[in-house]
Amino acid sequence: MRLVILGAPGSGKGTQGELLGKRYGIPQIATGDILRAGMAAGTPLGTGARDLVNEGSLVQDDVMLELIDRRLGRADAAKGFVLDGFPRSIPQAEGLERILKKLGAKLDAVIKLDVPKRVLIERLTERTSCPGCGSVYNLSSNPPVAAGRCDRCGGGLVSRVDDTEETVRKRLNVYQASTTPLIDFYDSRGLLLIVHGLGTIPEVTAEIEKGIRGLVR
Ligand code: G5P
Ligand code: MG
Repeated sequence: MRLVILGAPGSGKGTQGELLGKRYGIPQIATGDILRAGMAAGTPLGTGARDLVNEGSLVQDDVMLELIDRRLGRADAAKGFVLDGFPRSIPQAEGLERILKKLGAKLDAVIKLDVPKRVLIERLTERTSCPGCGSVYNLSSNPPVAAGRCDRCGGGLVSRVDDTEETVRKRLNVYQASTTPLIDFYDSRGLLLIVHGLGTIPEVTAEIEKGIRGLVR
């Protein structure tokens, strides 16, 4: 199964991408997580991306395409993958088609999570996550059992630097300008599955799985 999860910041790409990865036994490839790991480790990729990520701008298309080219060439992606946060622009989507052609592979579905802007801002300003194991929480709808501590590994929870209200608004504008054209791009290829992302996490997962069953026969 080769999937893309498309959606605005805070629409649930990471949350649902992880669950879909487990459900179908395929790796979740989250470009934001890869960039943040590079930033934490001080790699050339992370150092080059740091300012752009922290201010809510997109990292250059050629940098992202090189990263994805390498990642999709790894053995664990041969049986499928769920791309979370990539592609994010028409040049990235066109580049992905070239990479997949080279690998002799095709996408099965592009899931677009639809969530109103007001809810997105609320979700992101209330999100905390664990830098140790990557678990994501929400202070209102999905809080950790012990305040400030990760349920899975006990690590201290933090807010992302780009989750301030000002930077969230900037990220939403960038999404609108650069990423929403991908909705028509994938619709015209018969791959688009629009899912309302407003329910509880299990409800949204069930909607996605139902949609995939209808699209992938
Ligand atoms: P990221 O890391 O890809 P964004 O901005 O696209 O960042 P973000 O913030 O990671 O997206 P998300 O993954 O869509 O959001 O959402 P999430 O973390 O799963 O959920 C958000 C909150 O809602 C959580 O509190 C969660 O508990 C709750 N929630 C989730 N799902 C549900 C649900 O179904 N129901 C309910 N009720 N709640 C839910 O990219 C970061 C930066 O990296 C660079 C850019 O600088 C970008 O700004 N970057 C790229 N640049 C260029 N090209 C690319 N391809 C790039 N990829 C990353
Ligand atoms: Mg995410």
